[in-house]
Amino acid sequence: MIKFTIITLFREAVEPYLKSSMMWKATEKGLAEFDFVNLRDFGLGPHKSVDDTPYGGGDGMLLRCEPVFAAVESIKAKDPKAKVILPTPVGEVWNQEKAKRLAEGRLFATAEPPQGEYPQPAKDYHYIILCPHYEGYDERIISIVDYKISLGKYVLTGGELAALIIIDSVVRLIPGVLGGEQSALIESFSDGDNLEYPQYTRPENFRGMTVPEVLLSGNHGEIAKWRERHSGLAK
Ligand code: 6GU
Repeated sequence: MIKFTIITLFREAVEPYLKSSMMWKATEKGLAEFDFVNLRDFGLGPHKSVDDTPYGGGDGMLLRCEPVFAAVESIKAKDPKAKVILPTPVGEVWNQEKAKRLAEGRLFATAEPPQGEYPQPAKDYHYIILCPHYEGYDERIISIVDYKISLGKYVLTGGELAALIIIDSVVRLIPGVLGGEQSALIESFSDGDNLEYPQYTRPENFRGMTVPEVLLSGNHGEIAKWRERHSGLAK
């Protein structure tokens, strides 16, 4: 079971996606669990404030430390092993290899696992995704973050979309989520991924655009070679 607890002010922006399609099926099959913590619940004063202006001046508001620390501590009180992920444009850029490592619970491990001891996809992993909003966050928040993740060189208004992308890319790698055999070895499941080469379905000829001959040949050896030649995620 992989669990994500999402700390956000905008649960309504995140939850519908996790209640749809493959993410929902993953929860129905007991392979993933999604939980929400409302940062507002830990806000300060009568207005439950969670942000303030930056020292030194400048535009906008920053998430302040107290509500964020309290929210994370409330989760860690129940599960001290949970790891904290912060989506931020200054994080390490996310990629398929990192998604795989997170799915295997070893994004945070320094050493490679000994040969033969992995996969252990059934193990329990709990990730807390702390979604910043507003112009940014107080830098001291970094002290409770295990991993900063960026989606690329552009800026989003908050961490919610990033959280969904991180979750989606990880959960689809959990054996059983995409409908493959439960027993799929974790190291090989992305090799079995059939999304990395061009694919076609009926009709054979659509407005003059035809399906490559080899795919109609029934020659599985040639088909495998063709797919190999045409495969690869965009670099
Ligand atoms: Cl993870 N967050 C925000 N706010 N902007 C981003 C990003 C993350 N990755 C790229 N741009």
